[in-house]
Amino acid sequence: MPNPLSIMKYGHFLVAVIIILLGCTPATKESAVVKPNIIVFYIDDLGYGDLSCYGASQITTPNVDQLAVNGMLLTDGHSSAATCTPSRYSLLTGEYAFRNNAAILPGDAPLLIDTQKPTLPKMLKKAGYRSAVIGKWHLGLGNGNIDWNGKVSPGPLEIGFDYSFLLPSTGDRVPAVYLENHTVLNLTEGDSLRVSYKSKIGERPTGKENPELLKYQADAQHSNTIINGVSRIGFMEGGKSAEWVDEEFPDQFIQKAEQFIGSADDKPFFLFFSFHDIHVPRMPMEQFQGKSGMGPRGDAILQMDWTVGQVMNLLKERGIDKNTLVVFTSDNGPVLNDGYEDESVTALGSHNPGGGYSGGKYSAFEAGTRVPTIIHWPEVVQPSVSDALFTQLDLFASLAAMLDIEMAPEEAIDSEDLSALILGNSQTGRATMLEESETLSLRKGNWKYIRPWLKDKKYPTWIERTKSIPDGLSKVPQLYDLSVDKAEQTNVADANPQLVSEMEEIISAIEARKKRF
Ligand code: NG6
Ligand code: CA
Repeated sequence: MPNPLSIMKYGHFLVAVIIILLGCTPATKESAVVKPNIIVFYIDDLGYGDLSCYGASQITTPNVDQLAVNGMLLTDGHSSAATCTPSRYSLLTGEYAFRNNAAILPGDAPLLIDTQKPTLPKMLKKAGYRSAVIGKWHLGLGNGNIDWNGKVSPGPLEIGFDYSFLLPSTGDRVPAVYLENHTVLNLTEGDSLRVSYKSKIGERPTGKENPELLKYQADAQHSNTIINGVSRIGFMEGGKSAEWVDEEFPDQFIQKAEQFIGSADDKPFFLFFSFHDIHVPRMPMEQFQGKSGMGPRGDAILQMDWTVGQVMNLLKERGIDKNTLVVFTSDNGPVLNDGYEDESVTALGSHNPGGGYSGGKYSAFEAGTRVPTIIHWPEVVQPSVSDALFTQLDLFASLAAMLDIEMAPEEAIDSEDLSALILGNSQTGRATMLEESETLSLRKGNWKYIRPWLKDKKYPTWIERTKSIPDGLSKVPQLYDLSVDKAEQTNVADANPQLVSEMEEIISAIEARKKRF
């Protein structure tokens, strides 16, 4: 009998499986559907050029390379935005983040995703999936006034996940505790935890007042409560019993992933494995410290790669690696010094985190959102390299199509069904795609248009706080031809006024799309 999985790639895989099953057992639609488990490895701040499978030569990432060699490596895959919160919002909702004014959130911000809104885990639930998010969240929690000592809600469980184990926001923001489902892990009675982003609370030392206690010198934003020798953004009082240890993140996340995967009954699962690596503060486990020769950022890349290998081993041990669809990608482009002086700049050598593209995290230039993107599903997704234009937004509609799940009109309105590309039935990606930063840019084929940045426009917060303007922003329209100008050096807007106005019109049309949820 032919292998059902190898037949799938040649056509609509549900139909293929039904045909095969009809030959042996009477198939109901339910039993006929082979539903892969789904894992999204979501790396934080990993750049296009940071992996050996994307051309890095100073660092080797064997575990991710394995995914690339046996899967589809995309050369033009994107996060929806050049920062974390907006990209995560888009991944989980299939909607551009500007529709909800999504921007980097403080650690006590309310939940950004409306609980009525369709989400990726809710959509997958319709096909019987159990979903978990493990790792960094940074999409807000609660309704605006969180009591960290009580039930912290709404959060992931209210938008479709069945299990969550979180760093509530980021590694560099308080509270520096894990949140398991609705509860701060290990918090003992009498060790009341309070958080403030406005002013100092409690007696704990801060980076500003006690710089001699710090492992890394930090900028003005990262100069508040010191946890584990590192000053964070925000003030935290109490909660000692629940405090995380940064060097333990990988083991904690892998252990929780093992529990979640192991507890899967007959249901397929969706695991959103959301890394803290390689975000600041970079504090890898001892076995990776100093190992890359590129400072803590390089060490964090090695740790990230190792973590991927550990989770893949969990799948192999259970014999489910072949029927698991793994998506490996990053939430935004690279950054070297993101608030802490940790030798990542001085030890960089000739390593090029942006892989030859300009800019990086925060930037409107290509390296802001063009990130490593690998799709691995043995025997279904052919080992290949694709130059098709693809964004993480498209996972929503593509998975729905592959699993034959009906979407409501206007559900995930910005998500395009690229299942044919993923299954090898087409070479075609998107025709157009927005890149979100402090302005909006548009890709159309190899053309890249960057909208003039106006001070009174959306998202001024990062610029206001840091008083610095990211790469790629300009008061004049910019147009680049990436086919000959990968690094966005020569602005050809003046020579192509018609194309500029056409691309501006496409952005306006995207902005005008009516959302229903
Ligand atoms: C910025 C922080 C940066 C990082 C980022 C979020 C300052 C000056 N910088 O505002 O350190 O925390 O937010 O990173 O505060 S992200 O990957 O989650 O978007
Ligand atoms: Ca990030």
